[in-house]
Amino acid sequence: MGKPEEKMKAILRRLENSDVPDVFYKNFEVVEKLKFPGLQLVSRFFWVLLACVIACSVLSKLFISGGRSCIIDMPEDGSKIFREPEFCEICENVTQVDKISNVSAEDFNKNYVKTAKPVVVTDGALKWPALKTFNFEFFKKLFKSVDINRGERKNCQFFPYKTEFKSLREVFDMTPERAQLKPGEKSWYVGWSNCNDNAGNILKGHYEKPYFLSNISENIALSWIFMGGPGRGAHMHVDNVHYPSWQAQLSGKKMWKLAPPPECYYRCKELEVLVEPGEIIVLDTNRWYHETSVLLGDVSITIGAEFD
Ligand SMILES: O=C(O)CCC(=O)C(=O)O
Repeated sequence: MGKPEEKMKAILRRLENSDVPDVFYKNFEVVEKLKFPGLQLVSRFFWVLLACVIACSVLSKLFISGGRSCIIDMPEDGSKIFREPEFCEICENVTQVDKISNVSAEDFNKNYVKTAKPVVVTDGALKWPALKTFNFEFFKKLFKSVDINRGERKNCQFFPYKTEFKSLREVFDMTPERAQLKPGEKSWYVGWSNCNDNAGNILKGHYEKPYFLSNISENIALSWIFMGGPGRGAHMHVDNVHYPSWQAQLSGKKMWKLAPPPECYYRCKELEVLVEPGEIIVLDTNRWYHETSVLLGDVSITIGAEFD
């Protein structure tokens, strides 16, 4: 302890032995510090800890997913901070994304669901009416006809990615030239979850539960739609949703780049797969980092959902 503290302690001792009533000095901060130096540290530590806990929980709510289940779009590296470390069995020895067809629910479950191995089922959506019916105008008509107060409903999310759009309404107000990706028009790519029951029922008339998912596998009600022109789609991120997902490509072609979790970089490979109309990619987006880009050609339109 330095000299000033020694002197102060001596003054305090003399005050305590004097007739001066302690109300005159006992509430001075310096007296507290000298008498209970540990308490000061504990209380400072407590406040710092509390601030950290609050900051972490707010940040994880805001940023944990760059693709889904987050309140605002995540900075590119944000999701890496809060994720639990992964066992590398999911990606070890996986050197490519298999493209399969005509697969039974049993085999699919054993080889891909249980192992979390990414896969594309090439005949997954080949018979769906959505292959012919889904286009920009279809969604514009549908979402303009139902009363969507997007943003006010629970679980309703909109991802503008690199566009200036603030809502789905704004997307459907873009000019027909831009919607059709005419030369010279600004590119666009957006995603949203449908949480409107009326729209959901209409959408379900155009697609079905993928045939290779077992009967006990729930098709989680919320569907996700991603739509847009050539160029970058979703940036590299990992999700924080409950289950793995399927996503059916109904128009355009989309390249998926998959990366193992960083702790598995030395044991696992990055993978790439092109998904074409009629195909369904199945991926545990909570465990595999993923990024998408749309190839030159038609507007890319996909619909998907989680399953368990
Ligand atoms: O389809 C896309 O472009 C992005 C999909 C995605 O990020 C997701 O499903 O988490």
